[in-house]
Amino acid sequence: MKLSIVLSTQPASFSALAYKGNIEENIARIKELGYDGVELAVRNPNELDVNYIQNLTTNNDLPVPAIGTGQAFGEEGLSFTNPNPEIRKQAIQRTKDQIHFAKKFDALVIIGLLRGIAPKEMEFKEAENLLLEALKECAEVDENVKIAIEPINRYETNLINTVSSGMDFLEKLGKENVGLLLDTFHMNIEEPDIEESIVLAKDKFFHFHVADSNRWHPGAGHLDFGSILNKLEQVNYSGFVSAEIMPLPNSDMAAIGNIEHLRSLLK
Ligand code: LER
Ligand code: MN
Repeated sequence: MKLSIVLSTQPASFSALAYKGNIEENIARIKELGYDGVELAVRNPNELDVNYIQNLTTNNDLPVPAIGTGQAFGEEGLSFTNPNPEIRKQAIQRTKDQIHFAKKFDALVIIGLLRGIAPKEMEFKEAENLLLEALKECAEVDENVKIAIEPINRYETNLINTVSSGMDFLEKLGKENVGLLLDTFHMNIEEPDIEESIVLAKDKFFHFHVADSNRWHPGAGHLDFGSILNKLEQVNYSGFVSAEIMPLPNSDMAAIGNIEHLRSLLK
């Protein structure tokens, strides 16, 4: 099973990012620790030197499975469901920029909090329609670039909290290049049974985030990663298992704790 870890390419307040800061040093470190890939968290790709980052990932022989986009919400408040149409337009444009950026790495684009939080005055149906329209437009930019919607726990958003609501949404959207991203941190809060939800989504998830119950590295909380990895193998998941974890007690110890725990279970 291929293991990756999330690295932030730009300053971010989001805490579950093991590596922030110097990209060159962090990419070299991730390679040195034995990872097979690196997931990039990007606020705005137009502010990055793509060739520079591409050289770093290629020279370190680290494929990029996915581009995280949530910082555009976290830092700038962009979202597909903001009541202000101008902000919604900017969120769609940002996603299109992320799609062009992701294509250069053959990576998928994650839609986490960029979907937004439906405001109290907005009916669920109205928010869902905004989301459907936005994602349809983004999915049509390039059918060869995959988009993965992440069910996120209720404390962060009120839109698509569970795997089954994610599956219903995909059904309504009807776009082959749009699937799900499953994240064990959110699943631990929302799913009745993590392994059963992996089976439910087996033909529809493109990417997989791991963090333990406390969002520390796997092995530092109470989730059963032996059983989770076993289920991923059973459903023939061939993508990356990507650590979206807090840099605790520090970045390297988190990254080492993750890889050691998961590799010991894969033997
Ligand atoms: C992003 O992948 C994620 O899991 C969310 O918690 C972001 O807020
Ligand atoms: Mn996640």
